[in-house]
Amino acid sequence: MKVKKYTASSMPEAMKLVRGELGSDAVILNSRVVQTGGFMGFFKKNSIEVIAAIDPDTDISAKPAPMDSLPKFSRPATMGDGPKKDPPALQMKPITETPQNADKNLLKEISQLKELLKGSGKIEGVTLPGPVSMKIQYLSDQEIDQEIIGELTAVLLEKWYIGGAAANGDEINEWSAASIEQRLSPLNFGGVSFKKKFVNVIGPTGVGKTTTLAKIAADCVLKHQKKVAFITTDTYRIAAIEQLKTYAKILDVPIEVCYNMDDFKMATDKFSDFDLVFIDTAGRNFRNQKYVNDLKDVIDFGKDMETYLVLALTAKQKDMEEIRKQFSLIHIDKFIFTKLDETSVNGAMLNMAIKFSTGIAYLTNGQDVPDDLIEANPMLVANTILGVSTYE
Ligand SMILES: Nc1nc2c(ncn2[C@@H]2O[C@H](COP(=O)(O)OP(=O)(O)OP(=O)(O)O)[C@@H](O)[C@H]2O)c(=O)[nH]1
Ligand SMILES: [Mg+2]
Repeated sequence: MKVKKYTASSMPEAMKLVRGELGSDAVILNSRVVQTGGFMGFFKKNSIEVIAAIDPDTDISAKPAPMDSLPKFSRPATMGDGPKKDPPALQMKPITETPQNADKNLLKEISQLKELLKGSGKIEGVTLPGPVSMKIQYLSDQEIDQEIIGELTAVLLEKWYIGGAAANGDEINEWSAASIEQRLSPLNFGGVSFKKKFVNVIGPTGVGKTTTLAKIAADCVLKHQKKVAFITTDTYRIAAIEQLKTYAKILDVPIEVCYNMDDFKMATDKFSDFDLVFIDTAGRNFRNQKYVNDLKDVIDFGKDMETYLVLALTAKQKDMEEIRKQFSLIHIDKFIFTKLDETSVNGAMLNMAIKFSTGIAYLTNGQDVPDDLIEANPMLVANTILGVSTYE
């Protein structure tokens, strides 16, 4: 769909411009009165601004390129698989009402559109403006949940049709980032708060709990000069104890191994004058509630503790959801998402944060301790999903 904005002194004049360039099949998407000209705020005159569109098939001015020669996302995309028909809410009937009413009508149609988009994330047969369609396709490829896609589509369309019809890809990216950031900002983001003494990582096998704990501890020792100690409750694998002991040695901090709650009590007493105590746990199949209960046999979650659930972005979202649900008995403060470097599809972190109203503490993007650790914030997460990350 080709969309263009015209400004003229009157509606008939504007229609002449539209027809002259786009032909008689052009559709008026919006018209409104705008003030142009003037000097220091005086002598402004009213003009009519019209946003008109033409379907490429009927575009008289442009020779259409064969569809297969177009890049995948620059094709005029339709949302949904239904038969192509005139978009219900967007391709509005040519406006016969006064321009003053047009703004009101547009806002009404946008709010109806938002309602339609809520829930399903798509409207059968609606043709989105090309640049918006490309962005929505990209976000869908990031495997963002349909409901969130619906909300984002409504926001982008609203911005597009209220004065942004000439926006380029960068601007649409900025709108998307701002919208994702706004959606995430009520949640609790950011790394170790230094308000709680115990920091505990839990999560499935091999997601990077021990490595990430070492990265966070190193950050607290080296950057924040904190007095740090380790506790490991991962007595399931011999190598696990050695792994954390190696990091403890490098950082020159003490470590205690706890097999049961008595050991845990002794260890916490021993570390009573430390600033921070980092607790490592065994990776288990936490889709099974039994393993969640086992954690409570060794760790006193009633302590002054922040608990991070560590999930790898390479995992399936459905499994992540199941795991998160099993932790109803243990308070999860924030997520840590690891292995960012092993995938280019990152929508799951947005989906998980929103679905469980749980913020994100850190992202990790590699195996290097202590470097591959990124403290999370809503804008960073938005930019990561949009592929405009500010780290690396
Ligand atoms: N590519 C990549 N690898 C990572 C990242 N974080 C950790 N790893 C690697 O993942 C593997 C498992 O890391 P661990 O820290 O032992 O994982 P864990 O969750 O403690 O494992 P268990 O204790 O056995 O459950 C190691 O090879 C790490 O180097 C990351 O962000 N990116
Ligand atoms: Mg481990």
